[in-house]
Amino acid sequence: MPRFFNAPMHDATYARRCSLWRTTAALHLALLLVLAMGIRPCEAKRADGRRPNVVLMMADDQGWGDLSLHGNTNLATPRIDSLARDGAALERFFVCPVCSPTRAELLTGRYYPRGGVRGVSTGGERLDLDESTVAEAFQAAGYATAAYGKWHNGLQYPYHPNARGFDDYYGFCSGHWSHYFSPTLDHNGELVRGNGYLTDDFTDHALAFIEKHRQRPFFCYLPYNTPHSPMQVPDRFYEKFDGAELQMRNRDPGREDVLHTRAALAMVENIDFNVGRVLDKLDALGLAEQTIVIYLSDNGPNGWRYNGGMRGKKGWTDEGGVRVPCLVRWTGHIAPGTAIARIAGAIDLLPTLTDMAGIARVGEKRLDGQSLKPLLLCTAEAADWPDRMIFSYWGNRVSVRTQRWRLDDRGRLYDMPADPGQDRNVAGEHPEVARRLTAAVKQWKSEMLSELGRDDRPLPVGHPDRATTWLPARDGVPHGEVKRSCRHPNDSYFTNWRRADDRMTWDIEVLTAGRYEAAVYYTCPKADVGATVVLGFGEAEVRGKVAEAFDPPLVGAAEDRVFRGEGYAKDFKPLELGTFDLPARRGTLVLRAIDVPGRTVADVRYVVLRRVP
Ligand SMILES: [Ca+2]
Repeated sequence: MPRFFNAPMHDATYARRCSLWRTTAALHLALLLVLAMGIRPCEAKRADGRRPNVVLMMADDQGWGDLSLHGNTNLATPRIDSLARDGAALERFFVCPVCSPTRAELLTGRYYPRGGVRGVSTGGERLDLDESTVAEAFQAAGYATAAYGKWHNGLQYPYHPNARGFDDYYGFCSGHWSHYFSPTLDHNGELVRGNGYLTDDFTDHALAFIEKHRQRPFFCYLPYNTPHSPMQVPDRFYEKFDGAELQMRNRDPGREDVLHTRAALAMVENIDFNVGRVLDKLDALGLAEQTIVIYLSDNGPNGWRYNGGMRGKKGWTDEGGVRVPCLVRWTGHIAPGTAIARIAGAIDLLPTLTDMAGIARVGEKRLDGQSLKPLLLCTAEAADWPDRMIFSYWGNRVSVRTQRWRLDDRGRLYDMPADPGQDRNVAGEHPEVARRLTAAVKQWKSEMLSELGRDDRPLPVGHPDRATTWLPARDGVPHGEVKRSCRHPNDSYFTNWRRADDRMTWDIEVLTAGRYEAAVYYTCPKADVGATVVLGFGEAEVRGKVAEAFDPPLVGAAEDRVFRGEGYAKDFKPLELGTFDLPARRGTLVLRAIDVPGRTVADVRYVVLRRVP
């Protein structure tokens, strides 16, 4: 067992360190006060009245064990590790087993079923429109706000990040993207071409945003897309791992795919490089002391690899699926090397960040999380921190964690400090604890799932604040011979469209009645050109002929380090269909063909509807 695994700092040690920090900090503060001739700084605002900036970075599918900070000698992550050295490590930090739920909890401070999130694709990933986000709170407080990366909580406005508190957005809204080198991306609702490797590209945008807004408070959310598949990473990061022998292995090494692990670790080293670029930028601009920097991951590792001996991986409600690193640096406020053993989770980020910045939250719905500011800043309340329960839920499985216990989704009880790998069920020895936690799970489930019900949310089209609406294949339904290019809808396109009675449909709600331009993003080989496609919504209809061949190659295979489970990407070209008048109502948008001279009609990636002023 690596020594890092089961060595949370004891509360007494923590209290001593806090106390030492307070004494040192008090001396510094006294000096500052004298120098400032009576200006009283406070926690949330600097003497110049400026509130702290926030940079919130989150990896995708990186496990707790994927950092050198946590004893993994397979890789080196000095820049991420530095956040723990220079700030605080939340050593028992819990997120959801998969991507979109964690993002929803981070954004809202509430368990994700409350926000209507029930899946990772085909619209189930969307965060309900009556939820308020942490970005809306910062935006309302006058912050410049931005998100660069994988959003995964809804695409069509007002599910889009631009409607959820982010002034600027650049990235992809789906849960999976098929290609990580200069793919097409979403920039404030328009389709653009990316520039280079995605995490580098997202970081470039963050650096430009930070630089642009250095004179005012900013909130920058960087939900990176790696080491989530496809396992693509630039050579300069992969070279070190190519053929490397891995010293640190999964607790069950026979399950490990070493090629996959090597690629994942190289991707994490690339994240470390990018975290370093962000930290260097803050230093260069003199913003280190007025910026709260957070780094975490969104779920357990996406493969069997070293994870401190914990049970499970991504998708599991066990410790290995939901425990991730969470490091918080706020120079001059959080004592260097603060190790927090208290359990905490993604639900705590909204209350913590608004509390530390001294701003009000937006919305009045009940929060499930609580502010961790007392733990981070070692205030008096930290000494008397009550125990709590943190629930993990996915695929109808629920597990609950307290400071000491985990009750797993099968009702088995584990004494986590004594048995961090969840190897020995002690429900029989602690029947009262098992009973109490079982009852808590039952109560939680009935409360949460009663809020979910059936998903009956249409895809909004033509919101007054957004002219263009993208309807990807992901959100549509294939009928007849039409198939998805991949069984996972995420970044798929429709293919095998052969017959006049084949259909693709989208369940939409037109929010603004009026005239709309329609286009279909298609590919078609030369031999098949000539079909006429028809897009209809009730009585309204537009049509166009696939008169021009466009048949670019699939991309991605050349960059893959390991065989992928999802499909490849290609470029698509718009076929303009003209304009039609749409009434404001819910209905089915239907794409079909009326004559098919070739073997197929076309492959389809998007239907796009643009409201004409
Ligand atoms: Ca993830």
